[in-house]
Amino acid sequence: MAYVFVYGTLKRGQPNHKVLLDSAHGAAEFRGRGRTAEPYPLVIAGEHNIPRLLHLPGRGLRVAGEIYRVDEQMLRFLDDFEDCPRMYQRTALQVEVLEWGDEGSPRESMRCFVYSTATHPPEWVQLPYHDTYDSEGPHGLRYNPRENR
Ligand code: PCA
Repeated sequence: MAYVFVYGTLKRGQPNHKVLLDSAHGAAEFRGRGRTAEPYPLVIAGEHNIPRLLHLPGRGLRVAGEIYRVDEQMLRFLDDFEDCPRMYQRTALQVEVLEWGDEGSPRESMRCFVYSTATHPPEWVQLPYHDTYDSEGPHGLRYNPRENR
């Protein structure tokens, strides 16, 4: 089992959330909501308007997202789905827990895997920073799903 923090299209209500719900990919259980303990630049980049957490801790904003407990099969699926390690890299970072599901006392913060972007064109750092991603947000940069590319 592993914890994954999702901040982009994998969140509830976002265009790729369905892949987390498909048991053919393994198991993913929603555990709660959180935000990155450190700020990061979350930008919407490229011709397909893909959300990217740039691996530049200390710049940008603390980013909100959802925490899932996933099994090994789902983790492998997500690596493949996110084209990791080519397009995204999966790294562990500290997430402050804002809301926790059912049993157990909430921990204040925990380490989770996150799909972030380590190498990027320098101009991406100049893009507007978001603290919460919504594909249909007022930025107008609607995500272009893979099936349309
Ligand atoms: N999917 C992953 C990384 C960015 C994206 O769109 C996520 O939601 O966390």
